[in-house]
Amino acid sequence: MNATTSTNLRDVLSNLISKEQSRIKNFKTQYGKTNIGSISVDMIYGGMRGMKGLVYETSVLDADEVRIRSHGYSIPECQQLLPKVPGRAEPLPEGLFWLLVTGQVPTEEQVSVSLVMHYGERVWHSSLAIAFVRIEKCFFSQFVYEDSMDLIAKLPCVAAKIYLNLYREGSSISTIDSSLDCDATFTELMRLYLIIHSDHEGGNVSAHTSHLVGSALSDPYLSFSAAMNGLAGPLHGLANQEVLVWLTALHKEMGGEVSDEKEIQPTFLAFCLYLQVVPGYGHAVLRKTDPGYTCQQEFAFKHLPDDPMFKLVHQLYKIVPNVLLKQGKAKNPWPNVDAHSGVLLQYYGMTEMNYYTVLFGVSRALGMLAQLIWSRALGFPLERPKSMSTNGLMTLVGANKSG
Ligand code: CMX
Repeated sequence: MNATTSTNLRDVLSNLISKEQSRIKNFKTQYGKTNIGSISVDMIYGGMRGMKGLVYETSVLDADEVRIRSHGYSIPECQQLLPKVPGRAEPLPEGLFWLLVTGQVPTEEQVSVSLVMHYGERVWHSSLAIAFVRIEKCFFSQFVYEDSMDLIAKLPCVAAKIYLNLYREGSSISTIDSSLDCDATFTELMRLYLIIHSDHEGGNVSAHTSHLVGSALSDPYLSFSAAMNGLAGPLHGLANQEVLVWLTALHKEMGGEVSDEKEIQPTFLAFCLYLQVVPGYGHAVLRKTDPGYTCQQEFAFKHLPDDPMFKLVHQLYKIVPNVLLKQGKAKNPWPNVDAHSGVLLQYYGMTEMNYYTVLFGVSRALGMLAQLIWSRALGFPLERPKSMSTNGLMTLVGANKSG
């Protein structure tokens, strides 16, 4: 996609959308009947792993190259290229959203003029939850754009209200006191956090849910709410909370001491008997350490190298993969993004673990809504895969039904 200097995201998008519509039309005309790969019975029973069945433009995971690429840019490249607050290291999440939705690295002006103005107009100091924020105008792509921008702008307030309801007895903030702002390094962490959790291609539970629900022409508020229910599962977003629970228990079990890996190993192995899965390890697509883990590790080395919980996370990185490899079940024994985030949040005082999935959701909105804008703009159809019964499958492959 060609870069443009306009700072109006809506104009940039309208231009891109019409070009992309005709590019895809030509592609379908030429290659519409071309077969791609094959599907096995194991893939059908195995949660559709590896089946290519979705078009999702915002990012792609490369399992072997260990890259999450947002329109071709890896996390380190995004950290380097996207606009930043002067003097700060981590890029602005607003810039990542521009990249996700346009495929172009924005200028500083595009981020500050277009997005900040857009959000500023829309930030809404209200306590209504996401599902109530929706309005009845779901059919047209410009409304999906408007509603998505509206939702992204309001989500920080919705998330803040959830926090106040859960942990501050439902109080509200009438005046903003900037002297109570979080530590500047925590703000940096939040920028990093919002970027690395935003998008992980389309097949993961939350992204796929928003894609599926959106394909019924449900509006962005409904699609996002549905996705959040999936993100709250322990095999998905809730894993960051689960990680912290067992890390804390492990730390306690070791008498609060962080020893070297040889000393941790027996206690960890004893814990494994109780853990069905080691949270924060493994991945359905990646086959090496998640780059989202690596950049959090780099952040920790820079800002909290002596934190006992970080040391524990780091020691476990040397132990867990070998244990999982020996066990021989997990296809990927390496840590994912959730293995690290809880310890960083806790270090800066965000100890309320039940809240972590809410933060994850604020970030994931950037990727899911960027895709939803495109799915509607390109007129993607209702998602409706064909299901089969076991008997039907057996007949199809010529198996003996009596076993
Ligand atoms: N600890 C122990 N066993 C694990 C494991 C882990 N961390 N990861 C996978 N396995 C096991 C699976 O349970 C499965 O066992 P069975 O054959 O007995 O059912 C086997 O290894 C094969 O699984 P897989 O193909 O490697 O992994 P899946 O694609 O089925 O699942 C995931 C991927 C992430 C759900 C899984 O690795 C897991 O449960 N990890 C722990 C939870 C977690 O960290 N989730 C967060 C992922 C990132 C995110 O979405 O936020």
